[in-house]
Amino acid sequence: MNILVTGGAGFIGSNFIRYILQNYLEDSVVNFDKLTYAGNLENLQEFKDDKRYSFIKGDVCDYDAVAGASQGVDAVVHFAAESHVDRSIHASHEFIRTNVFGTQVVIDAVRELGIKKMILVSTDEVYGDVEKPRKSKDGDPFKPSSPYSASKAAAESLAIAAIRTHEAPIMITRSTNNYGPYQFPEKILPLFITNVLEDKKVPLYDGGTQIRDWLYVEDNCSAIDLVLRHGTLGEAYDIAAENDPEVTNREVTEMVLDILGKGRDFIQDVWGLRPGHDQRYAVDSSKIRALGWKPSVSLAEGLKQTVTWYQGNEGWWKRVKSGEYQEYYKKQYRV
Ligand code: NAD
Ligand code: TDX
Repeated sequence: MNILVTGGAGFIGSNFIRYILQNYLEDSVVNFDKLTYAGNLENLQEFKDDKRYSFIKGDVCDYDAVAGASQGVDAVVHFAAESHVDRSIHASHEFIRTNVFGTQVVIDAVRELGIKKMILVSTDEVYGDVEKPRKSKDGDPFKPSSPYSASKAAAESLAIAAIRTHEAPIMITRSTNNYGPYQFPEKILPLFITNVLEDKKVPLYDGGTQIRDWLYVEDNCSAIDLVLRHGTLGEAYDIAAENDPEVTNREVTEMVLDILGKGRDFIQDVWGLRPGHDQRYAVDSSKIRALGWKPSVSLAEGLKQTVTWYQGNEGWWKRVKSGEYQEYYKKQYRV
């Protein structure tokens, strides 16, 4: 299969490309990415001379560029997005441009070029938070809380409209929070791991009682790949580790501190930095499990592997944490 991956220089996209190139020797991948602050070609350096891999710098809002990159592909996996909730609270318009308009452009290219399959990579955040013990599931109404999740819900609406109106060959995946190698250190786990490695405190928001269902990135990649090859066109699949027991942000922070051999004094409680903060996400993943998927890595094991990766790749995250990142950090954390 020849696959166009949008946003392949980001966290999940680069892990997905690695997953495909390592597991399917006959497949090839075109990585189409604008290289925003979150895109980093270093993430895929080991494939730069691989004939099965090519990179095109471009914006998903540019129809001609997307259509040009899509020539001859069998499928499009659309990851490209502005992905950080905190940034969406401070500056929303780029989220609407890329996540909403950009998704329509990709859908239009898929339809007009007659590409056989497209996956829209969405998020469990479209459901909004959900009270214990309920889990959100496919078919539930969307109740997004942030400009980010609202833009992803809008993108899904456009996909659903294209499926109904044009029988567009689209499938949707909605995963819970991913973690693992190459995650940009603005998201909680890489931020906290790298802060501790720099001997800095970790800013835990709003008491740390919030619940996220942590999914190791490679397990999300295997799920997206399964949907790509065996999913039903027009369907949406919720992807979740369904960690049991559920883990609060404070608990996952303590797990990281324990792995790094550091005390609770590294935690700095901060309040009010995420207005509209969702309390709990939980989704029912039985539909993707019925296709034969299950996560392969436990949270304890995945966190150990992730900490080891950041310890072994100091050059990567130190480069990422320089420049614009410093400005972002000062503004977000008011330091
Ligand atoms: P990321 O921010 O690490 O990467 C996003 C990539 O998209 C970057 O390489 C960036 O350069 C590229 N990009 C941004 N705007 C673009 C544009 N206009 N044109 C082309 N490329 C552009 O994000 P991520 O965490 O890897 O998330 C990937 C996808 O998965 C997103 O759609 C996100 O909504 C979804 N998702 C993420 C998570 C998570 O936990 N990270 C969970 C569920 C869903
Ligand atoms: O410094 C922090 N301190 C903190 O306590 C940060 C950055 C976050 N948090 C909390 C807020 C959330 O409750 O940690 C939790 C996770 O926050 P993020 O890592 O920013 O992720 P989240 O907002 O849950 O969204 C992520 O998962 C779903 C991705 O950014 C989205 O792209 C994805 O859709």
